[in-house]
Amino acid sequence: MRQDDNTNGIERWVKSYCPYCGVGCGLVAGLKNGAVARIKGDPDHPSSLGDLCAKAVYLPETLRTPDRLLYPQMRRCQDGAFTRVSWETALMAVAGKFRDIIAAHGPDAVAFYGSGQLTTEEYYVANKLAKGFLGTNNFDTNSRLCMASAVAGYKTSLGADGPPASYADIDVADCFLLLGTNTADCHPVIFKRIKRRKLEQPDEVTIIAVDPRRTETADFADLHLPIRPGTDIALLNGMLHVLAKESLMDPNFVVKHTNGFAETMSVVEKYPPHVAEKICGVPECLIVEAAMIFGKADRAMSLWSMGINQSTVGVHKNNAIHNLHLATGKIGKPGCGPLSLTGQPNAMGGREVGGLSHMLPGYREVQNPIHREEVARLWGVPSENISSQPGYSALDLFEAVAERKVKAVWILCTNPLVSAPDIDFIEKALRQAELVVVQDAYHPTGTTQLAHVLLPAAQWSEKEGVMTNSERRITYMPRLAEPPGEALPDWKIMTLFAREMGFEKFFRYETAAEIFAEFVRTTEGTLCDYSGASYERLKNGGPLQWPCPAPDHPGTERLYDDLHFPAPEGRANLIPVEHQEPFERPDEQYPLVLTTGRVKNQWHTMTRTGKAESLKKSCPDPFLEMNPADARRFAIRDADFVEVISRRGKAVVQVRVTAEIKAGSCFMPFHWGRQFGFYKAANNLTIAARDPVSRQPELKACAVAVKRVIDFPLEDN
Ligand SMILES: Nc1nc2c(c(=O)[nH]1)N[C@H]1C(S)=C(S)[C@@H](COP(=O)(O)OP(=O)(O)OC[C@H]3O[C@@H](n4cnc5c(=O)[nH]c(N)nc54)[C@H](O)[C@@H]3O)O[C@H]1N2
Ligand SMILES: Nc1nc2c(c(=O)[nH]1)N[C@H]1C(S)=C(S)[C@@H](COP(=O)(O)OP(=O)(O)OC[C@H]3O[C@@H](n4cnc5c(=O)[nH]c(N)nc54)[C@H](O)[C@@H]3O)O[C@H]1N2
Ligand code: SF4
Ligand SMILES: [Mo]
Repeated sequence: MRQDDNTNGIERWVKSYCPYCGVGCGLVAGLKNGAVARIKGDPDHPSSLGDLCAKAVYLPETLRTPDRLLYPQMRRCQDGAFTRVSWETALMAVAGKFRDIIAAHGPDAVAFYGSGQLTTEEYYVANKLAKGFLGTNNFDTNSRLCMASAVAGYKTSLGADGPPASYADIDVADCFLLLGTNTADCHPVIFKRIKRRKLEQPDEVTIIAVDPRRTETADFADLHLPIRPGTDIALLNGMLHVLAKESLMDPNFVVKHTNGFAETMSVVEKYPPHVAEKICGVPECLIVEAAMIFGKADRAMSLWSMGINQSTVGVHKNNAIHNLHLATGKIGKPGCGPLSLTGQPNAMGGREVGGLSHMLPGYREVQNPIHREEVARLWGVPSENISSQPGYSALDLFEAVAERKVKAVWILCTNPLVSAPDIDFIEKALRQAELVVVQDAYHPTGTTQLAHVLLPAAQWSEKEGVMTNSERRITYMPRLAEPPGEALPDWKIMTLFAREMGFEKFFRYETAAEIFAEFVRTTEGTLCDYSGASYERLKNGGPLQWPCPAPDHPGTERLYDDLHFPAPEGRANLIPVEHQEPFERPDEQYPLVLTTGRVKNQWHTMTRTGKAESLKKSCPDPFLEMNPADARRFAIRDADFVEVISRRGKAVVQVRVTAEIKAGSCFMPFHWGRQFGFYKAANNLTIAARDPVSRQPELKACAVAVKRVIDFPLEDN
């Protein structure tokens, strides 16, 4: 990494936090002429210990680009021209429309769609406004596409959300089970830490990677289990079957600290490794080997990400992972435990403030009358203000917009016209809305193109706030530079709007610090207790891991050290789960399974990383990975341009024929939206089928056909 000590022209170095992935690295920003000019890793940050990756290094190039959104703008219809307006005019117009819609159709006719990239304060204000004052729980976020299955998995298996393990556990674990995570590309600094651990004791430490592709992560692993997309439950049940047969479970732990063991084992009984092999395509011997390594390890961790969560059985996949840890007692001790890798820098903070449509601050739930009562008291409103009905979750929300049940939607800090499955549908839905407000740092983006009202947001480095990373660590981010034009921090915009709606008395905030202090009070006595955290402490004492219930409390490295789970009788649940095929199965017409994901040097919809030349160069265009056997079957050669066709749309990309992807599957990254070329978008193809509990979409499996664009005979060279 470009991380020399050359401080040429840098006037000041200030500690901050990375605005990209959920690893949550500490950064040191070098300031020059009032702007961020250089980025280095922060050696004092306990989560990253001075490391960082290329995306962070190139942050300065992404901040002051010609396409920054500088002023509020409005237009009457979605195809018209925007007019620059003042903040006052924009917020008055939106408030007027919100009031009219709520008066005519009730509060559930308005909705907010936010993001795991908002700061904790921003989420908190928007969520408070919607749920406590407008009277609708229609505040959901892109975390629904990302971590919703992990949230529901923790809740059902362990009794509450919240990843129990820490990165410090990585330094002492001797088995890593990596499932559906391309850690090397997507959580690079955690990957470096795992790698360090392996290289330190190569004979004692084993890494198992479960992925349909031989990614850089799988390549480094000792054991790669090339799984058929969507079949992790069969594999995990198969592994538990082996653990039972080989007496590698912990009966004492099971008896004392869990429920559901017998029911779970009666289902697992049906998944001996040879049966699991038939379903998941991983050879029986590898399933046995993986189980033996996990079972014999003193300290085993599971780390997972979207290959697990983005599935119609995403919650059950999470339960199956927890089952392994609970049956073997590998949880609540050093080097042990499940640790879901959160995608976005503050997806965790979003969960803590209750930023999903069924949640309230402090891991509370809207359906629980005691929780509604507690939160209403803190907000100073009658508890009837908070609806007991969960609001629409992300994709259900777009469906409600399409059906005109939701008439106004406010999209902040996310770009669904690129990132949501089946973007054709999303576009059609948004065209049915009476009002689309888009609050972004850039314009045009896929989504700003459908806005009636554009609100310019200050972005990272231009505002202060707090974020929580994958290991429950809260870090303070200072404001380092002036926002450009009239851009304002998201918390400020939401505060001004709340006042415009008549709730001045409850939204008096002048600083992010005041909002944080109020949020802290809502967490008192909850699992994610922040009571010991304050701006002052975070600024002076550095990052903290929750729960941190008192100012002199050091923070908590690992949850459930006492083996008491936040569930009835303190017992965790083993949950019987069955394999189920992905919603859309391959057939004659659409014979391949498309899985989608990321590349190392791009971030999501590329509004930021797409601006850094060095990042762009490494992968300038989308591509389709395809196995040689499938390539032969469909008469496709390496580097051919192909049409990828699903029941929902089409993409055109160049093929990489490679044995590194499992036959029957193909892979395409989703970063490119239609703006980059209509047919470059993977989400032209994907499906909005959802997990019935978490409502997370199956972005990792849909059926496609692949055809060469120019159909000439193979022999012609
Ligand atoms: N460079 C980069 N890093 C990022 C991001 C980014 O955009 N760019 N985004 C961040 C965010 S928000 C997130 S959520 C994370 C995502 O991080 P990851 O989940 O690691 O990334 P993906 O590429 O979406 O998917 C991971 C892997 O799942 C595999 N997979 C697909 N289907 C299955 C399956 O059924 N089972 C199993 N076991 N594996 C399967 C894919 O082949 C892929 O290699 O990355 C974060 N970090
Ligand atoms: N096919 C497929 N689709 C996927 C996935 C997949 O694996 N496959 N993964 C899904 C996952 S896990 C995720 S998390 C989503 C991510 O999808 P998105 O959230 O849509 O992606 P981003 O590009 O991060 O969008 C963030 C937006 O906020 C803007 N922005 C940046 N900073 C700020 C700020 O401070 N304030 C405001 N208001 N705006 C700001 C950016 O310019 C950008 O437009 O994609 C999902 N979509
Ligand atoms: S690993 Fe993630 S948090 Fe760390 S520097 Fe890279 S993108 Fe930022
Ligand atoms: Mo994500």
